Amino acid sequence: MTRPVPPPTLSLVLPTYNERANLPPVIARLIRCLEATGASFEIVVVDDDSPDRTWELAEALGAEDPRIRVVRRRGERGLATAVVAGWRHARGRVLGVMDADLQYRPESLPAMLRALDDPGVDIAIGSRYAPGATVQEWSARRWAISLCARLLARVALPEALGAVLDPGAGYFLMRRRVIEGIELQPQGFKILIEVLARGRYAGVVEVGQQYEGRREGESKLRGRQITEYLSQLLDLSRATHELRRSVAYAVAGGSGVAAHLGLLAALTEGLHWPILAAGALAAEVAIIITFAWREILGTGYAGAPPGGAMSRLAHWHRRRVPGGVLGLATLWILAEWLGVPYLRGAVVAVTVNVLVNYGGGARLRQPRPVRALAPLPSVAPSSMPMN
Ligand SMILES: Nc1nc2c(ncn2[C@@H]2O[C@H](COP(=O)(O)OP(=O)(O)OP(=O)(O)O)[C@@H](O)[C@H]2O)c(=O)[nH]1
Ligand SMILES: [Mg+2]
Repeated sequence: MTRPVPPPTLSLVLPTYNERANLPPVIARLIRCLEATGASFEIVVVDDDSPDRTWELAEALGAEDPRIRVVRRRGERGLATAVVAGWRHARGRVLGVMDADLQYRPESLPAMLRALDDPGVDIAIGSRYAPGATVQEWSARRWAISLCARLLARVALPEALGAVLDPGAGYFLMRRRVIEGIELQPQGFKILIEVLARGRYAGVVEVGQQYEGRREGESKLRGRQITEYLSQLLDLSRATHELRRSVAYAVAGGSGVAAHLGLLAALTEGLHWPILAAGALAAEVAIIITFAWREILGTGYAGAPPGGAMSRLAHWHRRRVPGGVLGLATLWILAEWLGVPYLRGAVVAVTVNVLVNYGGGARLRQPRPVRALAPLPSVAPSSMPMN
């Protein structure tokens, strides 16, 4: 009689498409370093019926080692959906994914597991941008794609991704409960973004990686994945209501700037007020209009004190004063000392005002905190996270 096999601690999904040359070394290296940790594990290879028959090779490896399981999907393609399909088959208390192309070093897995020893940490990201991380052999174009992708992620999902350095990582571990009972709607290449936007978690850490160039096989990143990425960000931004708030903030901020410039023009041109007085009144009106819009749209702002509207208005003023004073000083220096036309000076002054306010901590939204870890020594045995 065969006894039921207890669920392993870790289930690591390896998504593959034409990775025949990479699969045996990546699995051998994973097994070597996972065995050294003493943790039980399974490796779930999810292959989309690769023309180079990666699935066949995976099945042969699985026949020799029951810890290797294979999901062969026919008539379906897509990295993110493949990863979720793998997690559906996974039995571990910790779920993870790693690109199978050996760009991430399997030897960093014990350090990633150790990051989850901290009960406050639910997700450990193998990060290409955390302190100590290195990225090899990227062309200027690949760097530019990555930078734009990260900036867009911050704009679309400032709360979920605002503090994450590498939301596009193809390598992360999480406790099963992060996605248990949650309906993921994976699309495109970036499953981590989906998990961070929809998942249920407290602490996130990023563990710096030595990200290497591809030695075998070729990249599957194409223009289509970039369009899918944009649509994924938009969908998630809508689903998490971050889009509605972004638009509301744009309305509030935009009307503040318009009122500031319009009133300044009217007071100086029409009523011939001195520039300092006009600038001060315009800044004050802009502060009140922005505040009023936020109250009307119900968006509030990060760090708003409890209590009524008047205490929020007083607090809002205190936060806005440094930006307002610096903006006014800029306007005065430009217009009065340097002879710059006042409206041009006002545009520079308002920009200074907005930058100081934003950079000075008067954040629109508070991103969920993320800790960054430099790479840890990677082979010492780990005591495993148990939930
Ligand atoms: N199952 C499955 N796996 C895929 C698919 N597309 C890519 N993969 C795998 O996902 C991993 C990452 O794919 P890559 O093409 O290296 O993409 P990338 O790492 O984001 O891009 P590069 O930086 O250009 O390498 C690799 O293991 C691929 O084999 C797919 O459609 N289905
Ligand atoms: Mg790759």
